[in-house]
Amino acid sequence: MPLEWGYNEDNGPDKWAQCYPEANGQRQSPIDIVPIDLKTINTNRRLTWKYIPENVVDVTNPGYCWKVHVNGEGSELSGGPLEGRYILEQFHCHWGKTNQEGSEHTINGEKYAGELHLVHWNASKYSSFNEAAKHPDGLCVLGVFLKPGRKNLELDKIVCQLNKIQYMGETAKILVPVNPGAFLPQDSGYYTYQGSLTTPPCSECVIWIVFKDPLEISQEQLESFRCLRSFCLEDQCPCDEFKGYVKTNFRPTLPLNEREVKECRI
Ligand code: 1SD
Ligand code: ZN
Repeated sequence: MPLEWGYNEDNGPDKWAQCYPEANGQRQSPIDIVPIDLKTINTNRRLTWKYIPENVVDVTNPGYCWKVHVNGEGSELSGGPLEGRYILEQFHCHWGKTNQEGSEHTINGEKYAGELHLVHWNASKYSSFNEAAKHPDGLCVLGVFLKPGRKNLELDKIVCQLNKIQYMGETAKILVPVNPGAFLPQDSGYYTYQGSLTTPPCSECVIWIVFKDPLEISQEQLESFRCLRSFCLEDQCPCDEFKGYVKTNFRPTLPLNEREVKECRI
């Protein structure tokens, strides 16, 4: 069974609202971050995180990206624009068919080759990830732009497992500790605004924090993302324009509408 939504001509982002009406909402993500819209604040509430590398569990191919599950206990994000403690649930990535595109957020129309997302839920207010995802302050996603450059050694602990999850539905254990904090730019400012999940059901439950400084990953690492398949091993290859490869998985930007984007300097 192919996914009912995806990134090709027949099931791509412009079709999502047919099945997921929230995708037509007023608080959607991603957005183009434009300097003229920014409200700069110097925050004395520093954004802080503490992650437990041993609790990074496994990596899955859900048919549209790679996704790493984390046993979030003790892995927390707080401060900055957040009230309370947000626990890390998973991290995953978005990319494009060439290095000229792939990020979900853009800066003044400029795209990066990819974007890493660390997804957290508000454990101070809600009892589970699923419960949190029903509320406007339920999730916080950290976004980090990816640009081609040096090989990222921490990310390579994930990348070296991708050959075991080539097909949708496959999962591989992560055999060595991975520190998600190593993916976050040190002393980088960030942008923050109220948005949504960028995949169906596009629920409007996310406080977005998008770091200004990108993370370098190698061309080879980017290529290995594009080798994942969007179908199960036992199924027939779909006749889409990407021949069953996850060549692209970013949602185009949506209007800011009445929202405000804050630029925070650390
Ligand atoms: O794309 C992810 C999706 O895979 C899922 O993880 C969801 C949270 O359940 O989050 C979105 S995103 O908004 O972080 N891109
Ligand atoms: Zn994402």
